[in-house]
Amino acid sequence: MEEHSKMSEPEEQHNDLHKLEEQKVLYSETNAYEMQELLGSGTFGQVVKCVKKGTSEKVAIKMLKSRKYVAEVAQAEINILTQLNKQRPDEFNVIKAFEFFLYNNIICLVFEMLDMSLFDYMVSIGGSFPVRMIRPIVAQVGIALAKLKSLGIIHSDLKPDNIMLVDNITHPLKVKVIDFGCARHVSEARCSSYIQARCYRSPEIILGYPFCEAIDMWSLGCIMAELFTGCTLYPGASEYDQVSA
Ligand code: PIT
Repeated sequence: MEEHSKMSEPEEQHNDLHKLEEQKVLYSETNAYEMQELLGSGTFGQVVKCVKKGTSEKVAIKMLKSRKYVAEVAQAEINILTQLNKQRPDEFNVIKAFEFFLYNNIICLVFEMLDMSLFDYMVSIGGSFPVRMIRPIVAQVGIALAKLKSLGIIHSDLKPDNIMLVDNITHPLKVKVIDFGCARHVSEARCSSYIQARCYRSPEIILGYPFCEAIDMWSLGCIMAELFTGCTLYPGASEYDQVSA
């Protein structure tokens, strides 16, 4: 991870993600990953399905363009993922990270391959979940939040897109929490209305009050209601709307 200290040099900012896509293979110090298909993309970068060369092992690699700001944010995410992965992430329902590396000025975060998000699953079934599914799912996210609390970590972006089914065939109903891109230690938490997606944003964030890891539990409550009804609990179109709902 020492590499990350030098990745924000301006002269190194020449390679964009689309150029990387042409390369087809990503090399870390110890592994080669063949890129297969795009799983998702956002302002942060892209998540690509890859296969570890010489094996049939599938992984999901999150790729971020190395710019100074991005590198700082990525380093914060990597620090939290490293801390979580020193424990046994499988046992507390958090995604496993295998390695982090810099390749052609792209920051690569290698994760275990998961199936589909609760958001995508809800879309695929066209509405709500039966209670017999909601109970184990919420219990598992509760285990993840208890672990995060014990480590003093706030996820700050819990939503149905960031809870993923592991594998419906081999691990029915097993879920894991993903995306620690907004996660912070409680001690570093600053009042900022930019954390949490609006519909899952807690009152203390909306009102600018001091906050702690309990904001994630608010989000989980909103998610639980949404799984039950198939509708967003507080679909506010603005922060004002969100608190007056
Ligand atoms: C997928 C499929 C998959 C894993 C992911 C996404 C993981 C995303 C992720 C993003 C993060 C993070 C941890 C995991 O900290 O198997 O579509 O920013």
